Amino acid sequence: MPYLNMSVPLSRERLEVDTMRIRHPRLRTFFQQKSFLVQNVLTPKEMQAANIVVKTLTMNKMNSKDGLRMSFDKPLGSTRYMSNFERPAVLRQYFGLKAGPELVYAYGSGSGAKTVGTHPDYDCTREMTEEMAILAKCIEKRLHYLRKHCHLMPNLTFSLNHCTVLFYFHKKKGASNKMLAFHTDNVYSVNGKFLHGKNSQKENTPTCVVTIGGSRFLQFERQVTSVNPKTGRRKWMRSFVKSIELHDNSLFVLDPSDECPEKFLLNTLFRWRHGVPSFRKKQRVSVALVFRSVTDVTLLDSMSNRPGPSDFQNEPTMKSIAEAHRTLQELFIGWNDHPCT
Ligand SMILES: O=C(O)CCC(=O)C(=O)O
Repeated sequence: MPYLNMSVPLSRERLEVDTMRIRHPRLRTFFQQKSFLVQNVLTPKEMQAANIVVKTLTMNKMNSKDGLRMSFDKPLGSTRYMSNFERPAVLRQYFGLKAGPELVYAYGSGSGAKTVGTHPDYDCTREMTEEMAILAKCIEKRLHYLRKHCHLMPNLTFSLNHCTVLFYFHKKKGASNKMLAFHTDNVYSVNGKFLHGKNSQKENTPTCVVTIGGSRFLQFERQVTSVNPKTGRRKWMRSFVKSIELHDNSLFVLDPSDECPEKFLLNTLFRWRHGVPSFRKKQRVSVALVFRSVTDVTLLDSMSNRPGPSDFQNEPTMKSIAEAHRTLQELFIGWNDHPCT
């Protein structure tokens, strides 16, 4: 598949000027949660930047400098490594701002790459592209606006230095709908203490998700826990689940305080988890650009470790990886032909 050239060159100055014209946001808040959703959040120029991020990754050759990177993951509970282009799970790519000559900011020591179980030879964080860095600044400006005018997000003393790009799509016919299990982005003790050793996201900072392309349902699970009087142990249990639809050009802001255990009744705590446990649209790709503020750093990916363990890369594996990539490219080309639904 040839790489498509960008039709309109981006100008950083034009984008920044555009960002200053913040329109009145279409804001949606949720009962009992501090997280919120803003529809139609990006200006046309910013949408163009977001589309360039997706197009560049999707349409370039796989494992090239700008294209999608293959990895092999062994998620929790699994016994063997499987390619990220073969697993039904959402496909992820990691990008961080530069943190030093050879270093980039990284997400993964708490709830990112380690729980995904990525093989160390393939654990790859690249430097954020210019478009990602511009979008991160745009979101920060939106958050300041929302704080001033809507009294959301009390803490804004951080910068968004990491971007995970998530591709939700069916990699082959008959693939499972399972994509992203319920989880919390931040790890707290039951007393509500932020556990620094288990988090790479900065304390008290949000997860900011821009959706591009087809919509998907983000689900929230409210969990409750109480102490078992006999054993003295706590167990989290589902109380209920609700979902919201994330449309093209929306910004979902996950307030970390929703994930922090909070007293509900005597001896009872509750918290929210989130996930995209199911993605049913076989003819669509939904992309999440997930911006965070992180404290971890890692060596800038040099690809020098590749191709890595040869037993992963047999003939049938390489064939199905190439087919999944082609499927994604076709879905991406198709999304301009029909409305983003
Ligand atoms: O796709 C989404 O909107 C959710 C992403 C997410 O939960 C995560 O990156 O932790």
